[in-house]
Amino acid sequence: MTPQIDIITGDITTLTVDAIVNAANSTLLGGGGVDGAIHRAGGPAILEACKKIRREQYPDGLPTGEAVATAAGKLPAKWVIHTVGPVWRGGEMNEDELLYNAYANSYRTAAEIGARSIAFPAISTGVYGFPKERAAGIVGRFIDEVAMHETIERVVLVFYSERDSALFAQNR
Ligand code: AR6
Repeated sequence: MTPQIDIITGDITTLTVDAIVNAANSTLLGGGGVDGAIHRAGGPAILEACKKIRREQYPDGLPTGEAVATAAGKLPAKWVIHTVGPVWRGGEMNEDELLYNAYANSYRTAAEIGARSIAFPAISTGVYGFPKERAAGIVGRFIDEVAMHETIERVVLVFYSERDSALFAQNR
């Protein structure tokens, strides 16, 4: 079954879906942007869970393109899937594939824990500087190729501004 795809403008921390994806960094210890918003809204339980993952699974940090799940603390979602998108370095450093992996591995992780709905922010397109038009093409490909796991019924792509939503629609 192909999932329903919704494109919305807003704050990902407010969404009532099973899993929201965090555009984290490899430390998993928080940061700015959507990462900061998720930790602020979800409270300390998320950071505690991230520290445990660092200790037990990824002492050197989560590699770019990989994903891990934690509880979601006070958020309406049940889980946060933390992934690390690539830092944009001009496009010749495997950035496209790493961005694709961040989406696909987050999706797979959510499916494995039984999530039926998942919301993604525009990974790497803030602090990490990935061009938004180019990211749109990669997210479009991910949606077409990967997002058809039977346990996930709804995929939400969340953009922080109307302009970013429109850019995605034009470039996917
Ligand atoms: N809801 C939805 N989208 C948001 C929100 C929100 N609450 N806040 C920001 N965005 P960024 P990155 C959008 O910088 O580029 C952090 O410090 C924003 O407009 O959050 O992957 C991490 O710790 C942009 O389009 O993530 C890392 O160090 C998109 O989310 C680093 O930033 C992603 O912007 C990761 O950088």
